[in-house]
Amino acid sequence: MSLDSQGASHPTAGASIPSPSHDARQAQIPTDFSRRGFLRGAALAGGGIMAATLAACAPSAAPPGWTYGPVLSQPPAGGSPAPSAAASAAASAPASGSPATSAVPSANIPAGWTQHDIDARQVVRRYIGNLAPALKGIYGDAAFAKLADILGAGENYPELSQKPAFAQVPNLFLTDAVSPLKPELDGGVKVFRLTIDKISQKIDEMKPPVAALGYNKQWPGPTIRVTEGDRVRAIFTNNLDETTGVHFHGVEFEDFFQDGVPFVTQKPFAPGETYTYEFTASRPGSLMYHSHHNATDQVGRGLLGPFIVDPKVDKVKADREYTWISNDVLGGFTINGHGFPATVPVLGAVGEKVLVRFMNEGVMMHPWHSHGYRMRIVARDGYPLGGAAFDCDTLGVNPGERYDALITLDRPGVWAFHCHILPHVEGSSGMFGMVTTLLVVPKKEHVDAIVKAVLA
Ligand SMILES: [Cu+2]
Repeated sequence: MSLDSQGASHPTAGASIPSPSHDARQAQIPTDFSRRGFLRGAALAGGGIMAATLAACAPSAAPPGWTYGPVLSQPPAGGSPAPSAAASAAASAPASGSPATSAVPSANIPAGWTQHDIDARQVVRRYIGNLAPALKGIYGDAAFAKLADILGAGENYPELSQKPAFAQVPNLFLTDAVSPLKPELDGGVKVFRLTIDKISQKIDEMKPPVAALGYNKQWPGPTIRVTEGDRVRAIFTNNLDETTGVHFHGVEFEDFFQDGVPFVTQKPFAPGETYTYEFTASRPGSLMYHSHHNATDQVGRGLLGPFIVDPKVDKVKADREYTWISNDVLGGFTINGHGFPATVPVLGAVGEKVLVRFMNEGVMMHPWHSHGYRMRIVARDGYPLGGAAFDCDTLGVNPGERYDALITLDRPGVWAFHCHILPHVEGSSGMFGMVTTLLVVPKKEHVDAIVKAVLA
């Protein structure tokens, strides 16, 4: 699996998370991991889908539309906010973002802060979860003291003993790591079987789930990964109560009837029907698969997934890989089917290279901005850029496009990594949507320890 930093010698069958079987016995696991209950929290169920078993459900009636800016009404010192201020805070919740309801009593609003500050801190607390106490053993005492102060860890808030939000919901990375989609072999053909299902998707661990669609009951669907030149047979069973069709995006089909466009190259397949696509993965790169039928609706509801074709030669060398599929319809502004704080950090160690495969399955462009690090863009739509590779810290990715970005890690830190269309990432209740972090730890062993704990 690709998060193993011995990665050069490992075929990367999954997207981005180290194999759970990776031996992390030598990892310098900070004692706080166990002491602070790192292994407690949401259990990660097997069977291909991570169940959000212990996710606290705090539904909020978020009205449509956004308003901007903090709630200005200040409670009297030591008092509660005026009812109108609380109502205003709720009314200004992002429609597609994080829950507006803050569980944090407003009585402790520091001087000069508003409820906005409390809520904005709260969402980061949920993102970091019980990684926060573990950071002491990773970044050292001085940096930890600063981080703890920033989060207000002295309040001993509940999230200090809960898993990070991303570990409380099903996630592509975790699923790929625990149960990668493996083909059957039929002669020389790699056979993948997938179902198309109605699912209930938690955009984050607190919001009520949305009625969505998924391949193999997940959004995004499992990573389908093959090698250039492989013969691929993909068999889809439609468990929906509507018709559909599946397109492998970026494949140069020799037989155009495999292209997956209903009423152009095939009839749609009906509820209960199974449909087979077969083709040769003749070109390598970061590709995708998605519905091509009623697609504004069906892709928007989650019928999308990564299709990665490894080249036979000249594979990009990276220690870890991340797939980053954006969407912006049913679930709001999402990365891999989740909004901040339930987005997985891009995790790596100093001295490593990470490869991020940006894929846009949404209906609008998103400029991804990396704090603290340049990105070396080495491929566009799966085609290597060669001498035209370029550096940037903000990369616009249009609908349907894919870019492969290499990031060389040389300094530790917790670096924001987000879309730079600001209403996609921040509202009156703090950050939401298309935000995560580039989490650079000093040593590979720290990555292993974190991943082991998250997957436990
Ligand atoms: Cu955006």
